[in-house]
Amino acid sequence: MKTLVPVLGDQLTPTLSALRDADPDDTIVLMMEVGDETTYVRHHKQKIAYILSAMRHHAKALEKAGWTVDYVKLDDPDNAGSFTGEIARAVERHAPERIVVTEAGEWRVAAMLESWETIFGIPVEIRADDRFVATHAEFDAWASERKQLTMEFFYRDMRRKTGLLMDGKKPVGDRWNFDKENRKPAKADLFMPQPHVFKPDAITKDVLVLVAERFADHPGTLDGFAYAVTAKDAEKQAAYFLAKALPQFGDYEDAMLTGERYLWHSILSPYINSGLLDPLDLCRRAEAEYRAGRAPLNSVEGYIRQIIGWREYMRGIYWREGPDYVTRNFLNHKRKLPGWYWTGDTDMHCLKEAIGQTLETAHAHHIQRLMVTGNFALLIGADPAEVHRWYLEVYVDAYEWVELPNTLGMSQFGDGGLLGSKPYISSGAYIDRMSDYCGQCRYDVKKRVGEDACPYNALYWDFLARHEGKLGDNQRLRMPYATWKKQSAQSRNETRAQAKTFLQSLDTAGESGY
Ligand code: FAD
Ligand code: DLZ
Ligand code: SF4
Repeated sequence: MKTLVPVLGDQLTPTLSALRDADPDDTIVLMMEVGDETTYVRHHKQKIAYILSAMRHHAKALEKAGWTVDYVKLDDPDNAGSFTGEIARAVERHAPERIVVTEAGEWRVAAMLESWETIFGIPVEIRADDRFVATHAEFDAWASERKQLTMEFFYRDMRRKTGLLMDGKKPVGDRWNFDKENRKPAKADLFMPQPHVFKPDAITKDVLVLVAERFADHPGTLDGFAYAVTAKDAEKQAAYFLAKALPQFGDYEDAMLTGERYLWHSILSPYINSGLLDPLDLCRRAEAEYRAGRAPLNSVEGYIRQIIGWREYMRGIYWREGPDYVTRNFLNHKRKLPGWYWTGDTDMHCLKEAIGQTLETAHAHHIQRLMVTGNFALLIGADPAEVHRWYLEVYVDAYEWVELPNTLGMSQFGDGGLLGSKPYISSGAYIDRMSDYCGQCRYDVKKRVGEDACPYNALYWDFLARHEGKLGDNQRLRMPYATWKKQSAQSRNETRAQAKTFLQSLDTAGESGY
């Protein structure tokens, strides 16, 4: 039966469920570069370049493997500009008897797939995306049995299901979680691993020209584009990570250093999320490093927890909470993000570093996203929907199913604690402990008030005071609230006045990027 198989930009996996039992002689694979996907938010230039180049390379790989690929480029003069518009043109061209597609990675696109059967009058089979460990039904079954959706318990189930780091029914090392050992600050080190730099080939060069012309007003720069765009090159980075960085990954997972963008992180998320690498395979290979004595348990367990724990859990939350999740705003935050989130032009050194490297590479590591840019946005009371849009735009690995729960849920407490039992907030002291940023900053991390006081400090206490009605009973915030209340009225007033002046300065400093 003549079948049309659309393959979306984050489905670049040869064994994709929609293709698995297809007959190459009777199948047209359709890949579509479309305006709507490149502009529904103003994606970072390198994110668009990465996705389009990876798509073009994947199309070539599929053709080499014997598939007939109908590939629509963004600058095709007849390009309809949307997935549904391109399906319409493909149905005209090929007259398929049915469409088979793997489920989409976000509600917006899922609704499009659902509409095709009615619009085109041919059967549309939407298959599960089995590149994940947990099915939607498994996550729902787990979640519906619980009041509190604690990631740790979900993670343990995923360990049992995959058998990763298990000795029979017991976790290897007799503990499920070695996170407490993974909080060391780092020092500059000449031998720190550096991810591969992949030089653009002819296909990538074409894409870079296209993106430079068409998306000049999008954030970020294309200079120094160094991402892998093929499964083979992504695998090169994976092998490098497992051999060179994994052993130290755990110890320095939360560390930050000026000028060191990658530390011992894997820099594999773009490849995993778009389908060039298989997350479970990476976990099995990480476990093999431990079993062979080449990587310690705290690193390997930490890495595996990020993938079969956090990554799977975020996906479960996204699909379980539904398309309205994006509108949640528990703390009723309304402030616009300052314009310098799009330029890095701030004298707060930690933010300058995190935003600067984001604009230059479309990447920042987890603790920068959570405790520098995310923490600051939360402390100033930024609108979580706007913060979500920023993260979705600027990171090369950002697809809504993973970005939204991380941003709106974990980072901005927009869901009121569904995903984390307390907001991820801190004063400057945490950033000082985990980085060398403060020593290079014009602000004094030890000060709470005064012209040179670290803004995070007054903002932190002001946040707690502002939200006492909603957060005052939170058991995990008992200590900071007790500390706040122990201070003299004068000290509290000074702190709040300092925060107020700072927030007013943000409001008058200039336009948000939106
Ligand atoms: P490593 O530090 O090497 O971690 C290993 C792997 O674990 C990653 O490749 C990733 O696949 C997975 N992982 C780690 N933490 C998480 C997490 N919290 N959620 C899901 N997977 C995780 N990750 C994305 O993939 N896409 C996003 O859009 C995204 N947005 C985020 C927004 C915020 C506000 C925060 C706090 C985190 C976000 N993350 C996101 C999670 C995390 O920051 C990135 O996965 C990580 O920085 C990617 O770099 P890496 O591959 O070097 O990761
Ligand atoms: C993010 C993105 C971009 C920038 N461009 C395309 C594109 O041109 N074609 C495509 O198939 N996908 C693209 N994507 C990814 C999609 O927006 C979307 O995130 C996924 O299809 C959801 O499963
Ligand atoms: Fe950031 Fe404050 Fe440290 Fe400056 S002093 S780097 S603003 S935490």
